[in-house]
Amino acid sequence: MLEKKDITLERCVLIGVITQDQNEIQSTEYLDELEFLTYTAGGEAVKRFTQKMEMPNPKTFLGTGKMEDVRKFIEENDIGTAIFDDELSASQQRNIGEILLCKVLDRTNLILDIFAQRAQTSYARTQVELAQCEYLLPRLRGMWTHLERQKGGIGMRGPGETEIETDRRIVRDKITLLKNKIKIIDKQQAVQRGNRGKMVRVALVGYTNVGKSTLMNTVSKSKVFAENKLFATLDTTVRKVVIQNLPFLLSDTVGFIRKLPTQLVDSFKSTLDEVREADLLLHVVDISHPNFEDHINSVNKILGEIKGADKPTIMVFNKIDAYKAEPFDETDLIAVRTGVHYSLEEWKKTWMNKVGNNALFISALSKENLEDFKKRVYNEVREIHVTRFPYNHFLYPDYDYANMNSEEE
Ligand SMILES: Nc1nc2c(ncn2[C@@H]2O[C@H](COP(=O)(O)OP(=O)(O)OP(=O)(O)O)[C@@H](O)[C@H]2O)c(=O)[nH]1
Ligand SMILES: [Mg+2]
Repeated sequence: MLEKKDITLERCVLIGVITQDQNEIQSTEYLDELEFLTYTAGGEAVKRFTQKMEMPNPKTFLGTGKMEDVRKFIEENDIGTAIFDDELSASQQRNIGEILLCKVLDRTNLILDIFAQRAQTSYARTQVELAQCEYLLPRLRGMWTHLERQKGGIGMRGPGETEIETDRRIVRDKITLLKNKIKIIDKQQAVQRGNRGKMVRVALVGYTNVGKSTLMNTVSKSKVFAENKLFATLDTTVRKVVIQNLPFLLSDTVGFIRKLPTQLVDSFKSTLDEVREADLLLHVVDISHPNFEDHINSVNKILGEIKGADKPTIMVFNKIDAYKAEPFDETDLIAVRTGVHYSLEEWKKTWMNKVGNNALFISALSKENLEDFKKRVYNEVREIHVTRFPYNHFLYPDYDYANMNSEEE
């Protein structure tokens, strides 16, 4: 499934819990995603550990017995890193590190790390660094309160405190510095965006790895980096696209993910301005992914956070070439037929019922149904355009009419 290359991958174990709000199936799905994240970050998931529990242990996350299993496995199999699917507190991270004697990371760490590896431009690097500092700051404090509680105040002040205080000051200064740097670049970018005139702006949004960049490349004949790893794109690329004779701006930007660290959403606010200021969103979905409906919900949630939820949106269901329904046994009277058994036709009907004409089913890779895509986008962009410039109405006829004329030429 994953493209394994000949590079040495860090050997990791993955750890998740099964709780009341996270059943076994969900937990497996989350760990699948964590495995993909691990691979993207340069790691290999050697084994998974899960534990059923009411709530995670406040000190060590897992229970003592399970922790011992993990420790033994790590010792016997030369594992360098333990990755937890949920966010660990500073003290949990420390306690676990002391038991397992290896690097201890959580999902947020992992996502931040991938972003740091992938940031190409100085702008993206600055934003990631800011997110990392924001992640670190409360954890420095967490470490200190933890020590204070455990060992008492006396004797812990003096050098210990100064060290942490100094660390915190350094991190805080760094945050101010980075924020100022971002502010300057923001101003330049706002000017750039202003210079783009009144062209209609369309933004590709969606979960990571759904094919946004591939679609961008297909429709704009550009070369945006696309690959089967998470977060291939961190910077926003804007291209002028012309369908028939109607020009508009199409932007491709960072993908979303479930439990996207808030620090990242915050520091990537400016990158996401492209989405916030767009006239039309194309919400790209990977319909071949078994959890695509979950992904849609995560994306809508983040769009809500960045105030992009009420924009005109077309749902673009991509990768129809790769969609496969699971077989359903009609003779099994106990089995319940669910979405995973739907045919593509059934999905089409379901979504047409939900969003009417605003659902499209395409393959950006094998270029299926792109004509339909062009038509829908053309009509929508035209609608926005003529509302903005009523006197331009005659310039952009109906898509079919425009198409007919251009075919005659
Ligand atoms: N089978 C199939 N694969 C596709 C299709 N579109 C994209 N892909 C593949 O999906 C993977 C991810 O594509 P990208 O275009 O990088 O996805 P993205 O949404 O830009 O991802 P991020 O930038 O990481 O958020 C690549 O391996 C593509 O080749 C499609 O229509 N069908
Ligand atoms: Mg991309």
